[in-house]
Order: sequence, then C-alpha cells, then structure tokens
Amino acid sequence: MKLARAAVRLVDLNLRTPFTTSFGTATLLRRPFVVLETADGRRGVGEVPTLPEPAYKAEVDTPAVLTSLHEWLLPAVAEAQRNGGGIEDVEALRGSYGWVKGAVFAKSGVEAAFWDLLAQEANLPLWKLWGGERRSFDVGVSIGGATTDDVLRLADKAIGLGYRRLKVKIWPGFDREPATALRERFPDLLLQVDANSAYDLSSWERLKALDGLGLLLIEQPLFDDDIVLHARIGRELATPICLDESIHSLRDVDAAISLWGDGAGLERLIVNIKPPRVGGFAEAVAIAHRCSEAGVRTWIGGMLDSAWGKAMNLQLNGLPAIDLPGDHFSPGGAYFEEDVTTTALVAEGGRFALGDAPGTGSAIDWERFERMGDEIFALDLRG
Ligand code: OSB
Ligand code: MG
Repeated sequence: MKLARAAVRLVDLNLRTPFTTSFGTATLLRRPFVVLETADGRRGVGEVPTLPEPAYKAEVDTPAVLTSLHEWLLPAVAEAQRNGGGIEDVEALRGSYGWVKGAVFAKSGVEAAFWDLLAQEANLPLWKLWGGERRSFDVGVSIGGATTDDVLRLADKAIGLGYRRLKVKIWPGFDREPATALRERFPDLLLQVDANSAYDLSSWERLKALDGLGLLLIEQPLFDDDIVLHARIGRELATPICLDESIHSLRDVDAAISLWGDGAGLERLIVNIKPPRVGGFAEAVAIAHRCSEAGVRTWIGGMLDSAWGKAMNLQLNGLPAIDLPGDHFSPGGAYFEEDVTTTALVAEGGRFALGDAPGTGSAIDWERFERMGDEIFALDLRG
C-alpha cells in the first residue's frame, strides 16, 4: 500500500442519552478519527473511541491519543512509508510503531484506517479478511443509568426493540438494587454487570449478593490494571469474572488463562475484547482464537463508538470464536444525535446480519463527517 497522506479529524458526537458509569457521566464525546489516503486517492478511516478524561484507564483520553498520534505514531508510519516506498501489510504497519510502548487506543485508530483501505482494495468485507464465518448473531445493549428507575426505563426500551442481552453499570451501593430489579422484571434475560473497577479488596464482598441472580458475568470489579487479584476473588464468586480494562494484549490474556486455569476454572473467566484496548483488530483476532482454544468465552465490548466504529466491531463479531453477544447498540436505537455514516446500523429483533459489501459494510457520509469536526493535523507521506 502506497500511502500519500495521514490526517486526524476531531469529531463532536452528542449522546442522545447521557451514559453513567462508576467513573462519571458522558454527554459530549470529542473523538479523533485517523484518515489515511493512498497515492491513488482512496481514503481509509479509523475511529479512536476516546473519552474526555483518563478515568476508564490510562491513555484513552482525547489529549493523550492526539499526542501519541501527532508526536510518535504518524511520524513513524511516515518514516516507514518513505523508507520502504509503501507499507506492505498490517504487520509492517504495526512494526513501524511497534517500539512505542502503550498507546493502544491511538495505535488502533491507525490500524483501523489501514484495514479499511485493505478491505476496499481487496473488495471484500472486513469479516472475510478476519476469517469470519457467522453471517448473523445476537447483539446486546449496555445501559449506563444513574438510578434504578433510569436503568429500568432504558431496559424496557431495549427489550421493546427485541434485544435479549443487557449489560448494566454498577458501583458500590448501586449494585444489588438495579441488578435485582432487572432480574425480577426479565427472568430469562442474558444479564451482565460492569463495575469499571469501582470495588476494592473489601467492598468486592458485596458482589457475593449477586451470585444468586443468574448473571452471565461480573465485569472488571477490581483495579483497572489488575489480573492477579481478580483471579483470587474469582475463586470465591460463583458468577464468572470478565476482564475488560486490564487486558491490553494476547500476553495479558495468556496471563489470565494461566491464573484461572490454576484455580477458579476457565469456564469462570470471560474476556471482553475491545479492539482499541488491545491496539487494534489484528491483536483482537488473535485473542479471540486463543480464548476459544482455551475454553474462555469472549464478546466484543464497545466504547460508545460512532456507527463507523460499531460497524467495524460488528464485522469482527462474524468470527465463530466469539461466542457471546457484544455491546453494539444503544438502548434507544442510536447513540448520537448525529452520526458519521450514511445509514444507521439496524439489528432486527436483537440480531445483526453481516452483508457482502466491502470494508465495514457501512459508509462515511463525508459531507456530515467534515461538518461535525475539524481536521486538526495532517502529514504528507509522499517522497
Ligand atoms: O467498560 O465497557 C465499558 C463505555 C465507556 C467506557 C467503558 C465502557 C463503556 C460501555 C459502552 O459499556 C458500551 C457500548 O459502547 O455500547
Ligand atoms: Mg467494561
């Protein structure tokens, strides 16, 4: 691939419903999108689903991602493009910035834009490039309500739209009540809770009260950078633990597999695969296979992504190795007042069907995309 230009646009996305987690409430998201242009005029786009602050985990905030892209990643890609006269494949792309430690979110945006170009060039949908086989699958909804009433109202909306899997945000003091209310209202629902690391080594014991609710999983109750202590409390909970924040790579997954295999049991470990949190889709595919071989269930998590980011995650969900429904849709139908694609994503009856259209199966509405934000920097990659 001969790249001619790399740019970053900052796009404003306004949530139709505020989203509350243990670390705060989101309403406006100002998101970097990486745009790579080839010498023959094609454009590939990769969203970096940042949050305003590093409260979910380090280096996921917009300022940190912009610094990584501007100072390190895009200059490294430019150098590789100049030295090699092109960038052959994803491996070469990742190699160009492989020396940069961390920056998983920023890296994933560059890689996503490159995958978009590769798929357009091959005239294939991304799910085929990634080894997908499943043409349709159940999808889920994540609810970030500030009160139990909010949660029930959003859950009613989602169930009314046909979704059969819900995830709800919890924190110490807001856990038994919303989870029990949901379970009483929807006895057969695939139900999971996400704590976003709000518990510590004493408060986690509250979670034992959730063990009788038949939850699919409890997501990231402890510290955002911890695997070991999660494995330890996993031995004392009947409900499986799901890791989100603390998984950045296949190596982290191997560490978790070795800890759970040695105690709680691999059927009680579940991995939330977020491509941006593991540095991109190549690593996400490798993680899906490793987990499937080990008997660890996986699903694709979201970051309140635009329809473009969600469309890419849905393509990844075509892998048969990914067995649980992911965070793909909002409780009310669409996350944002205005979005960046030409058409909205639709899941009839809580199922999503992948098509044969090349790339993400979706298309950027360039007029709207350009109106919703500004290009904030660009690099000439020629010569
Ligand atoms: O932990 O999964 C999370 C949103 C922002 C930050 C962290 C998380 C989330 C979500 C969003 O749960 C789910 C979605 O995009 O549908
Ligand atoms: Mg989570």
